[in-house]
Amino acid sequence: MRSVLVLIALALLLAAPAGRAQEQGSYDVRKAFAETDENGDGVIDRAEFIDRTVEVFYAADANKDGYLSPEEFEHGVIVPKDFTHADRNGDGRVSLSEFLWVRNALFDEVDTNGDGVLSLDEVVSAYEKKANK
Ligand SMILES: [Ca+2]
Ligand SMILES: [Ca+2]
Ligand SMILES: [Ca+2]
Repeated sequence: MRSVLVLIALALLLAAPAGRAQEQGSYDVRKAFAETDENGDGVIDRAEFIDRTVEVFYAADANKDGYLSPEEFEHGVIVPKDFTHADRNGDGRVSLSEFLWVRNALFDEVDTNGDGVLSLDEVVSAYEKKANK
């Protein structure tokens, strides 16, 4: 019974930043973009991206130990990198600083015109590229 409740709580948590819809193959990238664009200026700057990254990390960290296990990583996170890539020190779990590192690299990858901010177009095409892989 208890574990069922935990699962439900987890599902609710993950629904916010990343998870649930992704598993159904219908992740709403525009909605996620709007949520990440905190000041509503239509682009995501690095500070907003980092804020979101921290949020996603803690939402994905289901057992609240401060690290993401491979399972937590897969369920809570939208990154085009696999777990072993993120686990830089190879201890079998991803810390917040490892996660930030991956997401920083992702930011640069998605910012295809190099203007230091992410437009909706950049995010959508990065997402579609990933989805079509
Ligand atoms: Ca913004
Ligand atoms: Ca690690
Ligand atoms: Ca850009």
